[in-house]
Amino acid sequence: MKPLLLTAALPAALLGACADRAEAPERPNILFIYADDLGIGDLSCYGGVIPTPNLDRLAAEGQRFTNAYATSSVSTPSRFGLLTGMYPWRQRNTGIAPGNSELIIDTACYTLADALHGAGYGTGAVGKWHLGLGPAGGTDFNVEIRPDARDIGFDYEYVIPATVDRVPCVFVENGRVVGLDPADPITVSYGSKVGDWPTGRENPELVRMHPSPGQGHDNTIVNGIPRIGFMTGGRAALWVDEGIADTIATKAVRFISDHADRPFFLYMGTNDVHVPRMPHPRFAGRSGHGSRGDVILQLDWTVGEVLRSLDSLGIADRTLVIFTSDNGPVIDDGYLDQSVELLGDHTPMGTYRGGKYSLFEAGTRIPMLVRWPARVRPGVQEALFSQIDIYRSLAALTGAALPEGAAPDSRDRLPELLGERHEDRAFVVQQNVSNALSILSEGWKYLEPSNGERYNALVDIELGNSPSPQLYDIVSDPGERIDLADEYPERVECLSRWLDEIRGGSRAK
Ligand code: NG6
Ligand code: CA
Repeated sequence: MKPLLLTAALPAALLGACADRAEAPERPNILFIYADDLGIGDLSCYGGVIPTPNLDRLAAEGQRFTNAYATSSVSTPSRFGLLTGMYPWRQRNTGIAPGNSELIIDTACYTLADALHGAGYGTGAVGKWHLGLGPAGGTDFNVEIRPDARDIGFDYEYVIPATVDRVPCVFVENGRVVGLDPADPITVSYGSKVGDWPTGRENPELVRMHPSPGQGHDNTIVNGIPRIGFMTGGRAALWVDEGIADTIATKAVRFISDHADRPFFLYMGTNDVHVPRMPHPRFAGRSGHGSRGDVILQLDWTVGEVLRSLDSLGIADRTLVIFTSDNGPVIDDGYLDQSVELLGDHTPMGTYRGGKYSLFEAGTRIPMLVRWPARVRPGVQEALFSQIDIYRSLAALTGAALPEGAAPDSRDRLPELLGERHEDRAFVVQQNVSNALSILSEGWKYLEPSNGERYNALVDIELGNSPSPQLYDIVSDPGERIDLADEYPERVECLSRWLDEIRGGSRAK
């Protein structure tokens, strides 16, 4: 009733704006942008020193989350959790997928894409995929690949099968390798060498970007960059690394403009800021912080391109944009690209401990921005939020009907997603690369005991593993410096039991 009483005193322009807001379309387009390995300190709107004006615009026009988490500290499980609404650790085979992995989401699973498709949305996946393609036993890249994204709810796919540091170095569009010459078939192996293309190990003199010692990026050389895994064939289809961001932006913009007249859901995965970091020449050397900084500029440009397309199509107001990252940052992730040397005063991890791969905060506490001009008011969202809830929140927003058993770990947190309510999630579960879990609730974070390595010297990241349970007061000690497990044994016991119950499924709903 309050707004009615106030209307008499409001100027006409403001009244118009209120009316627009009241008439906000119930079912906006949904543009979900998943950046890769972007840290909570990487954007200038989160205090980073590298200018990211387009992402800052998104933050200024929407909600900027400060306590949002990916489910996991590496890519494949986070993406799995997002699209299935089920914790990835409930299913085997959800670790970092090789480039010839089978599709790891069961086609019987009712995914977020299925839900939105069922609600009448046109659905597309563009960019990094990393959930496998094809049947068990290894993908054949020379035939139409099924099952693929189209078998789990997407109408359209244009994807990088895994990561850019993994073979095959090709895009797949609707099950077909783009530009493949059938006379030059592709063979891929993650075991031993196939074909006669040089490798980084045998021919280091041929590479233009050297692998970091001991990390394994010294197999087949493609475009002068040694990759993980071996491939041969498909020469005409090979991507050009410096053009990948442009390709992803172009395909995303095309999908958006093709769907300007009906509701769409675009799941867009950038390759930036994952390794190998090979920015387009217009970004190379521009950040002053090495190639990792340069690809942050490129990521920001990419987001700017899609925002501009929404503006020029006149659909920005009725498009919900969610921008976030699949896991936290890493500086040296396998190539000697000067990112460590030139990092300077840039702090990708913010003030948090750990990084990509880790159970500590910097592994999973990620940047997240949500903009929907017709409904979301600008502000900062401090509520505890997990990406696992995006599924049911979007299902609620779009009126999607979910079958029994869908998205078992996801909760409808639409008011938090839109910044209309600020309640903490009761708990957030995080997973590291060793599959150790932590639970964060009411400011207390319990990390279960794990025999995984404590510190990965190759990437210079503490993984959060310890044979003893750890307990941190995240509110007063967000940097996780003071382990309070010995001081609060009952709290440890209680959170440990809760985590077990969630694992067992009884209290997860
Ligand atoms: C790791 C790779 C790393 C990166 C990561 C996947 C090694 C030593 N390191 O195994 O370079 O590719 O997998 O990153 O092989 S993710 O963001 O896609 O999860
Ligand atoms: Ca990642």
